[in-house]
Amino acid sequence: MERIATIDRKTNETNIQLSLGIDGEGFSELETGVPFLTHMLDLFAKHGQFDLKVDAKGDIEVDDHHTTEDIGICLGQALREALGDKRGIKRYGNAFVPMDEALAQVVVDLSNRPHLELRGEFPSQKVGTFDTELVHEFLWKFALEARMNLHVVVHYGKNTHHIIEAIFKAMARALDEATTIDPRVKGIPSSKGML
Ligand SMILES: [Mn+2]
Repeated sequence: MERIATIDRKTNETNIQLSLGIDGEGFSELETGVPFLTHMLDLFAKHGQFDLKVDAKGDIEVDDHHTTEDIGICLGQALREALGDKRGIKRYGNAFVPMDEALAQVVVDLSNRPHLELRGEFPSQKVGTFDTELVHEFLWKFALEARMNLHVVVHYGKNTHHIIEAIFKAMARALDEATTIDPRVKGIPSSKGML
């Protein structure tokens, strides 16, 4: 079964079509209207070996909040749907990624128990025109809709662009690991029998 999902979501604030292929080649085609988020999603696809298409039109004349949040929602829904019943997956993933002086770690459990733990500070309130507080918004909605336990730890770093980039790359690598089919895993990797 191909692990691909497409989400079509329209509200008064945003109109988003997003498709995610878990077993991809790092290909992305992104129109978000939020340049820094586009940059992060591009490297998320690349370093997770995911194929990701996003066509989002949002009320960016207000600010980037709704568009960023709603792309997080759609990405989470797509991940959850593409994973299906999670048969044979590794379930857990852990990755450290350095970006120059910054070091981020992401640990993920595709547990069906949504949680975000974000430990880290962003020295700047903005990267370009992007409000860095939206990183939390994006990650939380992504974790919530994917129904995963997402722990993000920024060990250190000075440059906010580097810190956020390290987070997205580490998240990509941790999710690549967690979504990998392990031939040794028979059935659904939970003692409960479901995830
Ligand atoms: Mn960069």
